[in-house]
Amino acid sequence: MRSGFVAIVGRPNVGKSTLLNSILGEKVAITSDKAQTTRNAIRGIYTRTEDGEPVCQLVFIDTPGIHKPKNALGSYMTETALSTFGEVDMILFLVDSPLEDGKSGDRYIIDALKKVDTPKILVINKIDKIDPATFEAIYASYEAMGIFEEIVGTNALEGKNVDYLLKALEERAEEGPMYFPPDMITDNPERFLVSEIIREKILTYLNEEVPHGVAVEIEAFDESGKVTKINAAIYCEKQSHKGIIIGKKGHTLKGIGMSAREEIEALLGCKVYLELFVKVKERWRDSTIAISNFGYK
Ligand SMILES: Nc1nc2c(ncn2[C@@H]2O[C@H](COP(=O)(O)OP(=O)(O)OP(=O)(O)O)[C@@H](O)[C@H]2O)c(=O)[nH]1
Ligand SMILES: [Mg+2]
Repeated sequence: MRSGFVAIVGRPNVGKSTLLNSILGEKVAITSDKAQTTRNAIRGIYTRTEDGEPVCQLVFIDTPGIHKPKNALGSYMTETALSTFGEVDMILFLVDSPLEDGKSGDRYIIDALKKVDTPKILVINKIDKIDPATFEAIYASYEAMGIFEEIVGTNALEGKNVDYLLKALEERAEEGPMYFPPDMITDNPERFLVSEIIREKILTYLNEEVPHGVAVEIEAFDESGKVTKINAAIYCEKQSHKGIIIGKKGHTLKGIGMSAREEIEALLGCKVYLELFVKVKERWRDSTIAISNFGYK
């Protein structure tokens, strides 16, 4: 039996959570086209079996995108990601563009990676959006650094080359125990997944500052009846944001609620009655107490 912990790290929006979902073949982490979607370290467990017997277990840790923090939440997110570097057996560093594209974020992460001796694999993601010459250039510039054991190109959205990446990781994994039961894919509670699905819909429906200032809190989760009743509070930072989230005649909130409910029903495998409330908590992202109350601790 081989096993190990693998951190998935990189700048915001490079496709870390998409890659995790693709590896598992199930959605355990929300994704969006907006930067800073993931806020917590999210574990996803991949167990490969042969003739029904587990032979390899890789515990992936999807992390928030590393960025220059502007508030307490941002600091929490970046620290969460950086703190995995020394705690795992392998690091997958995801990039989606050349280093010299003015994305100093990658250089900052590389400096941090150099400080730990954890084995590193570079994943050039979104190969579907990169022309071959650019891919070669990215490849060459990272290879020259000499800190990556392997460089793999992927299209996480379509699962391209993900098998190859898994093979490379498995080859490097050492003999070790099973950390989780073989049929477990995440250790996150359903409540967390439900709140994340709601936040994902908010990220989908809304733009700019509004979704970034949103936290979702599950206030009631009643599974006693045929229909599961869930009450969730959507916290935003300003009264004006509250108006945007609710929308004209409540249309936006209704849309968020309907698409979230559909996905929650699929997750829980039962009918769901979802009630959403929008509340204002001014500048909560600046307060270490408020962020910790929302579970960012
Ligand atoms: N074309 C293309 N899009 C991708 C690929 N991988 C991810 N995406 C898209 O890139 C966007 C960001 O993906 P995420 O998985 O949320 O990125 P992330 O790195 O987890 O982002 P943060 O959580 O904000 O740090 C989403 O719109 C994805 O659909 C890919 O290989 N090709
Ligand atoms: Mg993410």
